Amino acid sequence: FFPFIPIDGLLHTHSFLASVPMQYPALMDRLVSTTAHKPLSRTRSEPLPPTHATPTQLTLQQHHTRPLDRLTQHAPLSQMAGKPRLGQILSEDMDPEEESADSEARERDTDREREKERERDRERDRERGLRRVDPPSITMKESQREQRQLSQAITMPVPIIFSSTHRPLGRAQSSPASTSYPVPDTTVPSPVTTEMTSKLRFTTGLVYDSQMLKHQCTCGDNSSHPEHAGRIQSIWSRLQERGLRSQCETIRGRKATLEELQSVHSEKHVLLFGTNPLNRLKIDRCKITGLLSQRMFVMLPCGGLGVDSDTVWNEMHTSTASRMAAGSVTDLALKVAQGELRNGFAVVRPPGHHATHSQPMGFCFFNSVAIAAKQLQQKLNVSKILIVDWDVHHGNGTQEVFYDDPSILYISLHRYDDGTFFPGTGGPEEVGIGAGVGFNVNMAWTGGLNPPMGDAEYLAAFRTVVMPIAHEFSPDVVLVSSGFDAVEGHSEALGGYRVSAKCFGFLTRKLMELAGGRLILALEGGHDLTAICDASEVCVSTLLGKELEPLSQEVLQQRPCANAVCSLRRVIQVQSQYWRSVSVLAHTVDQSYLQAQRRDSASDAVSALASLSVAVLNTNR
Ligand code: X5A
Ligand code: ZN
Repeated sequence: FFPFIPIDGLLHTHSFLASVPMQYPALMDRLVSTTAHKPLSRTRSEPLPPTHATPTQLTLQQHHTRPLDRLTQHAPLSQMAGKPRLGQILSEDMDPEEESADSEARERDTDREREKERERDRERDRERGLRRVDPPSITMKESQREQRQLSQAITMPVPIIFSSTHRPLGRAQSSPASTSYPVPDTTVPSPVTTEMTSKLRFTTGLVYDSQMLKHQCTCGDNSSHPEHAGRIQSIWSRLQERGLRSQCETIRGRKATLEELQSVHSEKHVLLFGTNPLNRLKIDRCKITGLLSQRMFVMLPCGGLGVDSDTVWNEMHTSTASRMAAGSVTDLALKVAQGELRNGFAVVRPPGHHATHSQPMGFCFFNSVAIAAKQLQQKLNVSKILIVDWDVHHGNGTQEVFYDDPSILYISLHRYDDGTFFPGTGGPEEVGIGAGVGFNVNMAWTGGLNPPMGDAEYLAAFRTVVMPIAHEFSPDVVLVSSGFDAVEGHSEALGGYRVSAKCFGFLTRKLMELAGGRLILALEGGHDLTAICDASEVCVSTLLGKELEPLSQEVLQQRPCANAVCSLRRVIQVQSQYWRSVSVLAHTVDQSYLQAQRRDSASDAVSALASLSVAVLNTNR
């Protein structure tokens, strides 16, 4: 069951330190040894990932190893010597590397253009009666910010209505009344929306940028790094091949600003992992030098560098790629929430859901989905956001960020195995804290691979836990941490489950019932290229509203396995304290999808009554 591969006897600390390339001696005293990666076999049917090694000039300062001191991580950086502050860096934050990048239309990336665009945005918002909430000041002490966030969280359940008053609020047919968020009315074009969407068709939005390909281990060999550039390259090609890209609206990716990153991460984390040697020149020497000395890297068996054995670090390109991932998810989500796009799919890497407030891990540096959620709240006053995480791993970072926050409901389905599966968190008893109690739902699978979880189990979880709670919460926007490592084709160590790609289309279809269809999927994990391409294709097709190839009769008639039923019962037992709808279906967990459907239609009156009491419950809240 264990995700960790035992240390290969050949890779004793001294043996691979001895193989450190000559240009790295300055780093030697700051490197820590780590275990070997298991080389992964690649699928042949998909394009080869690029393996061009990027010879990188490492310019890290030489300092003694100082592990990050957890206790000081919350210390406000503003206390450290040095100006300019982050807020000032933003406007100077232009990467020379961007200009050489192959992405077209870089001309609008000049500072002046950006400022003009921001001003246009503000103007647009004023016209539409939107209040643009300024991001938390960088100079604000973190304790102050934390306090502000806490008071925000406490007042959050009160719906904030920000809609323009000149047209009536529409209601999506299939979603329950979403009290606090306007549904875009596409039949009545207002002058403002016409101007705003003149370039965008109201369809599924896609985002991708080749700068995310450059985050590669300096060893140049992808065989020991499953989270490689070929993942998103393959998906992007697949969407093109199947004619899906032309039916979608592709939006430009962009780097998250340092301020945006700080809506989730500490200033220190943002400076350490969100800057590279080039844009760092714009940051005050005193400030950055002190910080950089605290970075700790591991020397990987492959010869490259990482923050841990999974999470490789490329001094030139990792910060740009991970900021591009976070910014792209954020922009896509903002456009969906504003009604410029129907829904969206973000083809991004590196993933984000393991990244915590102040720690990168599990391939992740910045928590893109968490940042997008914060930005929806701060820039658009979106009140209630549902984050569904169907990556096979628990999104420990996302859980941590929103643990005390009742405005963001986090529901994760993951392999747990009583805490023995990576990252080890995500037990069913972890329900949130303070005002956030009940707003963290861990559909934690336990029981190993006897048998591996598959379609029947995921359907049962959606039917009895995810969808009932989601409807009861009634979100304004739904974000999905859409890892595809639960899809069949993944080795036991990196998942071992057997959910079909088709099933993820079905789950996507279910989520489209919520929030007036405002649904954004962002790629997280998954490394089997066939599996992640198939699943991405099915999900994008579904988002486009295409008819799904139905799930097989066999799957629909299959009861969830015994281990799944145990896991479901545990989650239901815990969550029924907070969600009425969960208790209603508790007795049906061991049923097949068809079985439950028959009972369901037979008891329409009962369910009508149940949803009525749910509505009453919501009102009372
Ligand atoms: C995003 C993701 C997995 C980390 C596995 C660590 N991370 N062994 O899927
Ligand atoms: Zn994963």
